[in-house]
Amino acid sequence: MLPPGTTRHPWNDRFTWTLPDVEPTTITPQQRAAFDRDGYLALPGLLDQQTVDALVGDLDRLEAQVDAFLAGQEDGRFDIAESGAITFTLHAVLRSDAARNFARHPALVGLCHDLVGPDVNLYWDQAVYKKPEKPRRFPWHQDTGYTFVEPQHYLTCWVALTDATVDNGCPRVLPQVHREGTLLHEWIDPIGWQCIDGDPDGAVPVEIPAGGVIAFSSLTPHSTGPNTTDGVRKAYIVQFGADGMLAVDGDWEHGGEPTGRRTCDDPQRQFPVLRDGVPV
Ligand SMILES: O=C(O)CCC(=O)C(=O)O
Repeated sequence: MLPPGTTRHPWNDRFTWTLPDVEPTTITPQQRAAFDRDGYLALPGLLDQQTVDALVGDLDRLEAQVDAFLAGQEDGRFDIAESGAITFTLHAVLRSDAARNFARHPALVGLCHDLVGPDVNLYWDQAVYKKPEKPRRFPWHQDTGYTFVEPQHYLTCWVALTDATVDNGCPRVLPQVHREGTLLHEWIDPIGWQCIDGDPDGAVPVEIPAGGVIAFSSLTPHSTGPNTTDGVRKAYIVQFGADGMLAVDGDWEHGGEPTGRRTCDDPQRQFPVLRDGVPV
């Protein structure tokens, strides 16, 4: 059911939610059924400390460069990022061995098999650090709301690098809405695309300790609250799409039809992780 006050994205017609027809290898049938129903799964303790430490080491270094860049911008801001509030360190796989190895971590590739299918590419990766100096919410959105893709579902793995709590801005998800496909989003300057205004009934905060992963569909509405603690909340977001997924271009905001479609297979940062069900 559509949440009150929302409508579908104009290119979201004839959508049917489906998961791949595979026997799960990494999650249980019950967990897969929960993902199918709710659009998300919390997986505490999925990663060992060594994996987390390697990622944090590299991502901290890359994030410091991003933060220094932001600090040199007018108002410390660039697009939706702001020094002291929230930083986005894009495509760490291009500059970090730990990130590149992580994209092929057996646990993640197993999730890809169970929740995307037998042929999967890395689609996007970014570290998101929420800083305590300027507490700020991240609005309710679907990841497919940022770039419309076909098929509309891909998998987002929100990896907790520090404990994520309500107080420091853990994700909140809205279950079951993924089944409607992509919703219409509105640009909220300067914080990002938004599909739901205010806090919807049924929203679930998902606290997760460092080393845990929240796996959700790119169609699952989610938001994060302000970080009101003294520490930085660190997450690494890794997204995986079915091989052949296309990014759709066009001015949907003004009633336009799709004008073009782009493949999502840049060999440097959108590489294969699974082919015919076998890790690459
Ligand atoms: O980690 C966060 O605070 C929000 C990030 C997010 O939802 C996203 O990048 O899509």
